[in-house]
Amino acid sequence: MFVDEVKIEVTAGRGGNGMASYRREKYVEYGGPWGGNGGHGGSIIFQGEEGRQTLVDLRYQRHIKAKNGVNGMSKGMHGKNAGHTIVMVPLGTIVFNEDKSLMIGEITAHGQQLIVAKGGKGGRGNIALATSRNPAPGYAEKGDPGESRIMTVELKVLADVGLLGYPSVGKSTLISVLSNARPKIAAYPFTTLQPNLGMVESQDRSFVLADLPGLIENAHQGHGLGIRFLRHIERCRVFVHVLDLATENPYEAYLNVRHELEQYDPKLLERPEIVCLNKTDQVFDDHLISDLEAKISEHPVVAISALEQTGLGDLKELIFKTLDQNPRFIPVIDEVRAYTFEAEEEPFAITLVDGVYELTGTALRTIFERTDFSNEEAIRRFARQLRGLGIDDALREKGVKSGDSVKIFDYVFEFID
Ligand SMILES: Nc1nc2c(ncn2[C@@H]2O[C@H](COP(=O)(O)OP(=O)(O)OP(=O)(O)O)[C@@H](O)[C@H]2O)c(=O)[nH]1
Ligand SMILES: [Mg+2]
Repeated sequence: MFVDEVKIEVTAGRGGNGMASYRREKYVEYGGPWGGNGGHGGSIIFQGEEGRQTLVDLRYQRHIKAKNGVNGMSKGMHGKNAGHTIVMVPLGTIVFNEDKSLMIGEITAHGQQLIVAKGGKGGRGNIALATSRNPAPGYAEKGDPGESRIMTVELKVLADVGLLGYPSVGKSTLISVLSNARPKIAAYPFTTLQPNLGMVESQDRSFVLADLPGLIENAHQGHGLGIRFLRHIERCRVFVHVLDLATENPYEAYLNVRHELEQYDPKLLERPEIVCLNKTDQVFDDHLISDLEAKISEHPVVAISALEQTGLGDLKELIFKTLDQNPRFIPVIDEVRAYTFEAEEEPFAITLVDGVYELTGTALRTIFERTDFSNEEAIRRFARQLRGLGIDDALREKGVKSGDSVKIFDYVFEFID
């Protein structure tokens, strides 16, 4: 499994502002409210797409912004909703908050959608705000801001095929001749410390091959690179078990590696496995290969030389065939999921800082954002809404007096009882 990680900022679109206007007709002096609603802001949606391999596209757009909703208009016309911004991502994409303390969601299926930043609601125009007590309001709501956040996006690429075997049997050499991967190759054990992935292509077919650190006895107890490596192999659909023909007892190595798999999880022994006898260029006894083929009768066996690049065509064919017989299950779903990042906050909260009453909270934020503070009537409505939320009473309980300062986000008001 190979991990790609990108940090990006997403800002959903703002809702359009509602319109405050009046109907004006000939001979009708005062025709009632006539302002339409603002359209909703666009959301930013991640969508899973089979066949995509990396997050590289996200690296080139560090800040993704969605469109704003259109403002409401006169004659009762509503502003248009903004379209959503759809970002295609590979399957296996995981979205976290910035410091990765919270997982937002995971894309595992083709077509699956995840809303990562929700567009703001459009503000209501004065037609929608009219009530029997105030049939012609002289104000409208502003649109809500779109959600905005920095998030860390991670991709876990799952390999189709994993290379198993003792250290130094030639796993990295093999991936280097089969794929575009260029891992370190050397004649000492544990040259490979991290899994390397390579894409193996043949005409119109391809698979992802993982070169993994060598496995030794008691790996399942943490010897060598042990357990970390076994966790990676678990996810591969097919194993290619590499044996070194130039060593004294390749069959014993085969059994030992199988034993380690079994100790980790007996189910791994049932995974389709191809045995690859490597370093045929070092074999001077014809019986060695046929002996091994006879002993390992439960699996297909291919003899190759990674160094001299012989037998590779047969090996590739066999891998493709085995993959075809064990297709990957790619779920396809048609689903949109909305995630809320922050834990639910209080509707409002009051803190007294240096004699100033500071108000915060989600419900308060919403009505605050919707208010057009350049409009007297809108401000009066805001004051009524504060009362409706119980904020006046709560302030009095805290000991507020007429003339005290009350701070609501970036505005400071004078409290008048
Ligand atoms: N003669 C011969 N040598 C080979 C062949 N394949 C690999 N080697 C050599 O074997 C040594 C180990 O090769 P690697 O590919 O690093 O082995 P590995 O399995 O990745 O080893 P670890 O990463 O340590 O687990 C290197 O010196 C290679 O050149 C082969 O087909 N023939
Ligand atoms: Mg290696």
